[in-house]
Amino acid sequence: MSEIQLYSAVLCRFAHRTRLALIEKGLPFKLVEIDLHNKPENFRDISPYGKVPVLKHGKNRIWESAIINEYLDETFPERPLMPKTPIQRSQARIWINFADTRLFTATGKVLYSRNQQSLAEGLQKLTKHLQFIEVGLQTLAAEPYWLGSEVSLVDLTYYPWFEQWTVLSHYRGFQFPNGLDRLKH
Ligand SMILES: N[C@@H](CCC(=O)N[C@@H](CS)C(=O)NCC(=O)O)C(=O)O
Repeated sequence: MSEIQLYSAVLCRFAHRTRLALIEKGLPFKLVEIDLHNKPENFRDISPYGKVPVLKHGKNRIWESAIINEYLDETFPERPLMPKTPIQRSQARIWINFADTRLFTATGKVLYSRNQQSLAEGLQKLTKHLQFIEVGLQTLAAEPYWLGSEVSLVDLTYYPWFEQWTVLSHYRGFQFPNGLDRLKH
């Protein structure tokens, strides 16, 4: 197997998502820690967007955490992290896309807002998105993981967000909305 290298940053939840996929699949990898406040001069040669994570696998170079994770899952099919049928896979991708386009965008707004109004808007959006997830999870009635009995790339997408939860509550006053029992569970 060609060597796998992951360019990562210790506080980056997108990089965590890829590290979790590598670990869950039992793939050995070399971690290259990038200081995002002091990026190496040649970093754009490695990462076209100037961001982490970037995965190097032999001659291949892949970026964007959701895409890296699917690459890993397809390239190393043992311990699959996507469901079997096309419809289940499309549902998984819908949830992953929801995180990337909505939940994480609202989270960014909350974390980086510079005034009270923008913070309040971000907090409101975050609450709305979590309520939306709760309804979706209740419809799926899946246990114990997002899509059922097997861990999937959906779980690995959301897990780092929940790890970051205390930062949002401590520094930004976010309170987990009441009544989201399935999500809490
Ligand atoms: N959509 C990207 C987001 C990656 C991202 O935003 N990474 C941040 C750290 S968490 C980064 O590298 N920021 C450095 C910069 O923008 O200069 C992904 O899923 O991989």
